[in-house]
Amino acid sequence: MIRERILVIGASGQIGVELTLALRKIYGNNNVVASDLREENDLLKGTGPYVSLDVMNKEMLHVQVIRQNITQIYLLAAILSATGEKNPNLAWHLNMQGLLNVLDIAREEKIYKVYWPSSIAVFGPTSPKQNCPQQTIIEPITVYGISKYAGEFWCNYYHQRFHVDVRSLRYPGLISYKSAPGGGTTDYAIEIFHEALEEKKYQCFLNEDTYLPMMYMPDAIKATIELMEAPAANISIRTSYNISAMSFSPKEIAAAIKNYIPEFNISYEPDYRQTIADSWPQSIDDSVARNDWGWKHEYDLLKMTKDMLENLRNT
Ligand code: NAD
Ligand code: AKB
Repeated sequence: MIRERILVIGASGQIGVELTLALRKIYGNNNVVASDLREENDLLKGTGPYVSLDVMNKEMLHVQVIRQNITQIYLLAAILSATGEKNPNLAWHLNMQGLLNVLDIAREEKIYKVYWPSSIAVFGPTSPKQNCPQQTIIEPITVYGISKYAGEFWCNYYHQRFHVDVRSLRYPGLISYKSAPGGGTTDYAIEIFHEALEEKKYQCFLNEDTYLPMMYMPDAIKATIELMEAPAANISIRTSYNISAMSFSPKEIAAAIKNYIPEFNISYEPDYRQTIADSWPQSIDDSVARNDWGWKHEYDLLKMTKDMLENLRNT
């Protein structure tokens, strides 16, 4: 049996912290090397190896992969939708070149598996709004969405042409309490919990009826690990899998929070992120993931809300 050595790039981010901790539980603390451009997240400190790494520096990345005997890479470094619109060139550059650097090194060093997340942001205003299928019209309007869609086809290309076993999920908006979100359009669904607990009010940057696909972080971590552990023969999609768990609007999440904090009030002041949200589907059809590798979500809006509030109250 091969002894896995895993490199997580972007490990100090919203997903990276929780994914690194989950991988360390499975593969052993010392076999999961966390890396990021910024400093090590407090929650990772003392739990395993950490290296400072810029994914744009291909030589340094290559050196680390060899030095650490890496067999799998999880690439999480990216600029998300809202931040990407403020600096489109930088977002394109990081999101594309970072991926190409990893895919090239994976090919050269015969890395056993690569994980790279895509997003519901690949979809655009011409995609179906309800139960958006795996294969459909895809015309993204954000630089983030364009980079994710191009990235999906680079993954497919490296798989077809060079047999790199790269796997991907189109995450919806992810909700979590352990580490802060990194500049997305769906970040309101995290901010709202913090403000509800601290201020009992929240001014939302999306309007009340903006439905978006969302997922609680434990489900996202479970999906990622299940996809990566599935037999290669079960993976029919080498661009990126649709996955989904729940869809709700700001009005609905506010109502769910009010069950626990009756005095909570929400107001609405939509900004540039409204256009981004309006371009995305309201719900996603993930039947291909469910059929191929048995994906099943656990958390809906009510279960997630209860868990978020309990955990934030205890931190
Ligand atoms: P994040 O912004 O919280 O974390 C990204 C991390 O990458 C940060 O810690 C950042 O310091 C690091 N990073 C940035 N530039 C780097 C570089 N040059 N070299 C090394 N590290 C660098 O993002 P996240 O929410 O954890 O997202 C991770 C991945 O998942 C991204 O590809 C994102 O597009 C995707 N995704 C996230 C969501 C979500 O809701 N969080 C939804 C869909 C897809
Ligand atoms: C964002 O809002 O940019 C992310 C995503 C859905 O990719 N959360």
